[in-house]
Amino acid sequence: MPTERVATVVGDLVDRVNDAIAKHEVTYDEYHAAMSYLIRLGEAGEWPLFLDVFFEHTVERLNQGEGGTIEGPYYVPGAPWLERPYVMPMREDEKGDSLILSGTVRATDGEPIPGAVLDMWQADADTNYSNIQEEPPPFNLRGKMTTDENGEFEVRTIVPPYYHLPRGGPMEELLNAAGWHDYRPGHLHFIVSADGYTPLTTQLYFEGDRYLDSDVASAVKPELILTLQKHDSPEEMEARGMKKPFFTTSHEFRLKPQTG
Ligand code: MBD
Ligand code: FE
Repeated sequence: MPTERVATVVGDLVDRVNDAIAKHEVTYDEYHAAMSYLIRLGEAGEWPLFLDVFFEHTVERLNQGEGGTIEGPYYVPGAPWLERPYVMPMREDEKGDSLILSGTVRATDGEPIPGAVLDMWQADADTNYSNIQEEPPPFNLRGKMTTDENGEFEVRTIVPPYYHLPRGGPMEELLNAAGWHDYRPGHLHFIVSADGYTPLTTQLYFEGDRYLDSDVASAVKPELILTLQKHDSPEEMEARGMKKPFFTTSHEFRLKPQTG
């Protein structure tokens, strides 16, 4: 990065931290507690969690804007390519309500994009991410799929219930110390990409979730909230080959043509 840019941004950051220290008359005890905290945060490997929860939303709004939101700390490359009909990799007894998500990937001008790639990941019903937490098998609820010739896709998964950040480490300690909750609304993560377009990183949420208005990661946007339709009649279940009631919903992703 150019020296001047580093000096400008880091200089402003240092000034602002010093302003806060002065404004709140921070004591030596507090200064040393903060130092020890930041060291422990690093030792626990929670810097990505801390930064994505508190700051990524601002970077995202500046660089991506409408239709996108933050990636968060738990994307893992190398998810398996799924085959039609798409079903997210899951355990035989995977907890949670079945969800059929359908949708279209379009260019900003409305043209559908065939062959667009959706790289999708989510937590399980107990808020565990595969390849991050111990419990789920590798790449559980992580998968890649493409849109068909009409730019459309459909995938079966589970509705992720509202979510809390991993507990037992420095991040939880800080939120507790400040009296803040550690919840996010339930969400599905995506990176959507296609040749000639800027990749879109986003998440989808669900109407009625109790944490839509107080996401600890400040990453909810109104255009990302889905409405679930419940299907519980024997006819609907039969038609879809589902043994239990299930939900459906849909979403349109919009990709910006790459410039230059
Ligand atoms: C998550 O699952 C997440 O999506 C974000 C943004 C932060 C922490 C955990
Ligand atoms: Fe997440």
